[in-house]
Amino acid sequence: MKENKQGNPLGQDWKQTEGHLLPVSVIGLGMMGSALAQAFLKEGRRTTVWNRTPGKAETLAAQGAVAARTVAEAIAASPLIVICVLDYAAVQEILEQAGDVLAGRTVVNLTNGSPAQARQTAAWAAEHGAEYLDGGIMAVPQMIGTSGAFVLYSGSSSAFEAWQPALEKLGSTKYLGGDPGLAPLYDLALLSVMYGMYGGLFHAIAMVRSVGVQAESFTPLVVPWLSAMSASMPQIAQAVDANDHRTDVSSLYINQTGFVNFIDASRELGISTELITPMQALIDRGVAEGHGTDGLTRIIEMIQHPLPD
Ligand code: FVH
Repeated sequence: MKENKQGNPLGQDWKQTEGHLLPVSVIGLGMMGSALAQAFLKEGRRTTVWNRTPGKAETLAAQGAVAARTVAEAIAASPLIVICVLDYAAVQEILEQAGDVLAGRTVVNLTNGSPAQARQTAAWAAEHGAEYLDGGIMAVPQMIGTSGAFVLYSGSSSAFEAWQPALEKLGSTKYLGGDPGLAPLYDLALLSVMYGMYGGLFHAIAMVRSVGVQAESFTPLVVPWLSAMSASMPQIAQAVDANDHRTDVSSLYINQTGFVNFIDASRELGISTELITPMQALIDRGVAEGHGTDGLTRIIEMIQHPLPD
């Protein structure tokens, strides 16, 4: 099965499909799945939908989708099956309802999960004759189909090549390689950056709010500060790849002192230090292990070699 850049059907079985675009089925119509289905509908692609709770499929049907009554019916309707549900247990439950109808189709699983879960699902799909791509959506539902969205993919390279024009409608595509575990690995790593950023922001806002400063008047200082700090990331990455943790910016010793002030001030302001004490513990351990003159990147080595429990 292959779809060219214009989306013309080239596969034998689908030559009689109405219009020029091969049909797609979207399984799971939560906030994200509904946005994915809407992006395909906007493209003018025949879109069959299924959701465990049928009401959500009816909403999409009112927008032009075909509501399937069963999972097997949804899978039978299209050569491309996009799944986006709560977790991999739900994915497995859904795929097991498909029966033999899965063979010859491509499953693109955009559910958030772990690399091991992605590899297991890929192996299961292969046993059932389906091509498999795992994906990580780096966007919120409102961004789907806009230039700000990108989606990571890994798994079958031929499936990615065949379906890339369709998948581009969801957000720009980034193919990471044949190991299906790569997309969830990068997805979770990028989420780690996001949670770190929000953790820092939330602690900061709690600090200023505790003296009556509105979050809205504080965040204009945060955005340029984060931009300035993120500009150093390529240089940091280069040094880390060279295992070079020396610094001409600020040592662990200096950060240790800064953290004492940070924690003391937070306590004086009456706010919890739960978000920041894990970082302090790592800085303290780095100094205790003799790395006080290194920069903060020494922490990467430390978490890659955790202390035994
Ligand atoms: N929303 C977001 O911003 C993020 C962006 C990045 C990717 N994530 C992941 O996308 C998956 C779905 O997230 P969602 O936001 O669509 O979540 P909900 O709106 O809560 O919808 C969940 C859907 O999953 C269905 N579901 C749950 N359990 C089962 C099951 N056992 N069998 C079949 N379907 C199941 C649920 O169905 P229902 O409750 O309506 O019947 C919804 O369709 C997720 O992995 C995010 O991490 C979103």
